[in-house]
Amino acid sequence: MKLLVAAAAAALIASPVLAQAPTVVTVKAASVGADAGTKANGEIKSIDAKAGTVTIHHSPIPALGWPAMTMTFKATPDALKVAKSGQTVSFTLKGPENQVVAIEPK
Ligand SMILES: [Cu+2]
Repeated sequence: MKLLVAAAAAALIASPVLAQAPTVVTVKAASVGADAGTKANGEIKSIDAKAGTVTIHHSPIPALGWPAMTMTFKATPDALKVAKSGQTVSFTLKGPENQVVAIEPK
């Protein structure tokens, strides 16, 4: 009897997983694309660790329709850690607020 219950439970568990598998794959692929972010280049002008922001003079960013300009971005703690004033960098923007999520010195 226990064996039968176990087999039934296994079947119940297995079938929804199989049915959902293609959906999960599709969602993952879509979110990876959306999460890739926008790459840009610029020079770091200043860092405000308290406010969690970095001011960058960036080159034009065609993906966002932006000309070259100096602006202040919110930045993740990891990105702020890498940032140094006066540094020429490539950086990655992500999300609706164009947060700086990565900074790479050049
Ligand atoms: Cu800008």
